[in-house]
Amino acid sequence: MSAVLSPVTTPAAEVRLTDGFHLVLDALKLNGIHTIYGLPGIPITDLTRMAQAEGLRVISFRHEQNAGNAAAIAGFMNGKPGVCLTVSAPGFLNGLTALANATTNCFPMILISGSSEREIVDLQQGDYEEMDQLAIAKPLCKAAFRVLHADDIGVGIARAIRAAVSGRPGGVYLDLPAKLFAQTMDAAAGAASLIQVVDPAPRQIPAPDAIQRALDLLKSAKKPLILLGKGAAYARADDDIRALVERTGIPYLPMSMAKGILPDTHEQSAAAARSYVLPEADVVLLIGARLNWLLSHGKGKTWGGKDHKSWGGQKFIQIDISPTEMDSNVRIDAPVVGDIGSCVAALLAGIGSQWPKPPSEWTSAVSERRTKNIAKMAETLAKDPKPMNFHSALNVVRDIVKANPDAMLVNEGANALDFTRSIVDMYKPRKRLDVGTWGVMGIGMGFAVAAAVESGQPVIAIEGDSAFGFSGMEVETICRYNLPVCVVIFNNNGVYRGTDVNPKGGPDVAPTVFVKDARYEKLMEAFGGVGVYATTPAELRSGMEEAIRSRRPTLINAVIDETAGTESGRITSLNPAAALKK
Ligand code: OXT
Ligand code: ADP
Ligand code: MG
Repeated sequence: MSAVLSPVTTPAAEVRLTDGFHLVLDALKLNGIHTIYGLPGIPITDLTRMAQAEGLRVISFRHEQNAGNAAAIAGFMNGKPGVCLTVSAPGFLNGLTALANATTNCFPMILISGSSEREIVDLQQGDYEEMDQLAIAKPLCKAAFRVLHADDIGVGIARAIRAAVSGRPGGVYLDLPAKLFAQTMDAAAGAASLIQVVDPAPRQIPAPDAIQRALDLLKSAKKPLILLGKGAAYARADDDIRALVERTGIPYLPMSMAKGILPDTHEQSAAAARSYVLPEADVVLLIGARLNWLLSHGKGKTWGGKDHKSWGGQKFIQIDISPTEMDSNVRIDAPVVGDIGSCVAALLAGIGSQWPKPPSEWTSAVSERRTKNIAKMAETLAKDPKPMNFHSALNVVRDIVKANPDAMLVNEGANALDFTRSIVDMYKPRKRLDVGTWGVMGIGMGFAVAAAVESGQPVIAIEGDSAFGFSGMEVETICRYNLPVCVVIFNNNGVYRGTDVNPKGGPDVAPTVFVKDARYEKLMEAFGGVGVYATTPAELRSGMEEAIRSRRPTLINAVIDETAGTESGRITSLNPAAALKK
């Protein structure tokens, strides 16, 4: 397929020319990238205008971090890089947190930033928005490139796409100096210089002996466990993963963004028995999940070890596309390096139809624990305390998601995150988008915008009141594009809870406390969306139902008992406590 160029004709010579602006857009389109998340300004204002004129969708944000987060999650949802476009220095830096977060989470994304004049930047002569952006971006992403000549734009975009999606996906920085955009060249030569990337994320077939080693170890297990991470969701091997779980009969535990690869209501889900299965399992098959802090580094008390650093005795099989992930925290007895689709298919072929199910003592112990915990949870959810707490509010969200399994769920906060993760069941893959590997606040509205734009489905964003504040101004963006996003703010007057007091008793409130009873819903009303103030589960329910039905931008200010949360939510133990009490 050849690029559709928009020629610039010089009347004198009648030579068909193209320029840097058009070559960038043509290269993106040629590679199936039709949406740009960004924020205009020098030197990329015209690029955003021309993009729209050329039929790309340009989603313009109020802050680059949110545009970057949108691009990153679009990358996760689609398996191809999301693109964020920013201005130089400050705009670039604003986008950089999202780029680094994308890299940390293995989301494919390209941050394209305009930059100032190279000659002036390199001599540090104080150009407008001067900064050596390429050097600054390099340690924070998978790869960083700069294009100086229009005839290299095709190569630059191709390299950026390949770097973002091949192997372990991640963030890529592409530096486009201002001078590049106006450079002209012969249109036919320009078209010929573009590259349509062939097979950007090639399959990586696992070695047969690695598969055999993994199967042997799995077969020897008395208490096997499968752990699904967001890499498994990203890999889009949903049917084979389900077949692997069901044909082996092994209990599985989904990490947060892996919820829904199999429905959370699946009888083999061990999510409700997490603290039982981790220390008890003898062989653990990790599929697209790293043994990082979220899994207590594969050792310590969570895994049945004697103290916080001791090995719990488990053997690990790990499927990952990155060979150096193996042994990063504990020994991996059976590394399986390759793409998850190919690896799971190879395991399935080896498993055949006669695979022995795990001993019933193990599966029934897991299922007993699970049933008990679910019943306990059901009791808590049935309560109707006044004021509303996280549980009674999430009981509503849980029903709404169940009734709308195609809706996208965005989630951030501390308690607002942790309770949602364990209470709200997911039914389909890649529907739950959250703070991920860094536990970063601020992804909310960027993720919500991209979730709506990319999927066309209704989006429910469950936000702590602090978390929402990091990207709250984007409610204007949500209204401007009339996106079917229902933001629900769990408003407990602060970070974790609203009850801290200033120990000195002065006029300043405690650092974790906000304006009490803030009326967040009015923010949405200010831009023409629907605001709802909900103090009861019934009000929350009707607000959410109406938002989903109408598809109108809605913000529900759900007032939550300010005493209900705990410090840092479920990760209190990571919060250093002062050794000295004054
Ligand atoms: O087995 P046990 O008994 O243990 O029980 C578990 C499951 O078995 C059970 N469960 C179930 N029971 C019944 N039924 C079902 N269906 C079920 N499913 C599960 O429930 C429990 C819990 O299960 P879970 O969650 O699977 O298990 P566990 O042990 O919690 O898992 C461990 C982890 C580590 C995997 C998990 O906890 C996890 O994923 N945690 C992620 C935590 C995280 O990332 N938190 C966000 C960061 S906190 C902090 O950093 C914040 N900041 C600072 C800050 C940040 N982050 N970023 C930036 C840019 N600046 C500053 C800030 C400012 S949070 C924050 C704002 C907070 O205030 P908000 O107002 O926004 O929020 P509120 O707190 O609401 O006020
Ligand atoms: P979680 O936070 O859900 O535990 P992580 O982000 O820690 O998940 O781990 C995801 C892992 O998945 C990464 O190590 C990454 O290399 C891997 N991964 C991503 N995509 C693929 C793929 N297509 N095939 C194999 N591994 C993948
Ligand atoms: Mg809060």
